[in-house]
Amino acid sequence: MFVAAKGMHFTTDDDRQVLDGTSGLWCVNAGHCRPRIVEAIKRQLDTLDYCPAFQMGHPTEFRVADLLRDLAPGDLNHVFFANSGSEAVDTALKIALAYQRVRGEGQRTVLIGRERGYHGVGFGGISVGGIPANRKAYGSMLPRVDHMPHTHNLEKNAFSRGQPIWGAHLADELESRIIALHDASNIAAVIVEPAAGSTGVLIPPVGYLQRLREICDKYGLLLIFDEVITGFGRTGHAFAAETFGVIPDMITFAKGVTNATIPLSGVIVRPAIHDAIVNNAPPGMVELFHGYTYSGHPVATAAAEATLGLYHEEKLFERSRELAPYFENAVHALKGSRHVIDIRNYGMMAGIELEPRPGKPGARAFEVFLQCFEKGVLVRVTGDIIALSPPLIIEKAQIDQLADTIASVLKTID
Ligand code: PXG
Ligand code: PLP
Repeated sequence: MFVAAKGMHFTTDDDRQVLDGTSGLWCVNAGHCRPRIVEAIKRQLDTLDYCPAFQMGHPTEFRVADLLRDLAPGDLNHVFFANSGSEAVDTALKIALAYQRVRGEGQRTVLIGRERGYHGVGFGGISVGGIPANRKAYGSMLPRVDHMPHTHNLEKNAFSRGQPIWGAHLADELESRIIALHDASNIAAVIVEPAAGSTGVLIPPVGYLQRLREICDKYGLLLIFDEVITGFGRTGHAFAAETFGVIPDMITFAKGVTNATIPLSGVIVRPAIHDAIVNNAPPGMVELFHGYTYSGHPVATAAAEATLGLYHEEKLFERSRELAPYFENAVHALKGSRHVIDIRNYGMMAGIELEPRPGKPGARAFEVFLQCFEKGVLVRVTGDIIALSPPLIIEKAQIDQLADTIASVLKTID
């Protein structure tokens, strides 16, 4: 149980300090309880507690939309606000369908995701998502989806530093298998995490995202990057789209946009998508039949404005980029530790994969999680993969503490 947090640390209910190696759940990118953000939230609460999201607006949400436009790559310049990553994903998928329809391609209803993709827990997200356990109990979900293969391959890519060399050709399955099966004329959009977070930090092979972009362009499919985890500095830039040099048609964001203080998420779209939908509506009528009670909530957007200001002022995205080589060396020094079968990393995210105990998947990593916690370090585990994504304010000595703690725990467990 945590009862407080400050900077890089949580405080437990028995008053111990725990180093946050995971930015909470990949979201507290600037560290905990930052006064600038906390003050902005308090000020907004005292001024405008709520504003209807339908018909009405307030200045803060427009300022935040402008800030996001300035951070977004390419010409992505319009923002639709929601409240969680799951809602952002649902919103992006709905915008894709609405866009295809207004441009006279309403038969394009197939949505393509990827194995081992995580897009939240709404019906849209689990349908395009590729985590079997998140899908199996929930019936037919969205009816027309398909999945590209994931890019994880221990034989070819184990212990890659940064982007793996092998695997760009896996993007070709979009063309050779999926488009061949469904026909491009029926497909609305492709959604991927530029680097998969939840399923264990899967870094895109060199050339892979470029290839997806080329195929989407060739066949008129929208490309959506789900940047709920990769956004706001995790890969060394505002968005992974910039890091990897591939511009999608839409970006979903959440988590780090408010440093996780208040829920806020959204979708950033290219002007062609915005204009096609908005300009096609009869004057005075609703353009896109979609929106949430709390879309663009004043307090959430005030938190976002302060957070984005803080990222800028403290140059945290640059800091992420500068610290990345040190972080990379620290985690790769775990090569040779007992049970470790792969280490992978990009920017300030890393995955350390352990050999599972026979017949007990996940048990070994869970024990690592518990023992690290006892030694004052919070790590995240998914299956038998340890996932690290510390706040971007982390100091080198704390990176050492993270890696050393994991190393010492790996020595003691079977
Ligand atoms: N897309 C991506 C890429 C995510 O990582 C979501 C959508 C959904 O966001 P919300 O706000 O609805 O949770 C996510 C969320 C983990 C973990 O342990 C990761 C997430 C959430 C909870 C746990 O890896 N990512
Ligand atoms: N259910 C009912 C009965 C509602 O009236 C509303 C919103 O008005 C919702 C669900 C959706 O809630 P939200 O806008 O917070 O997503």
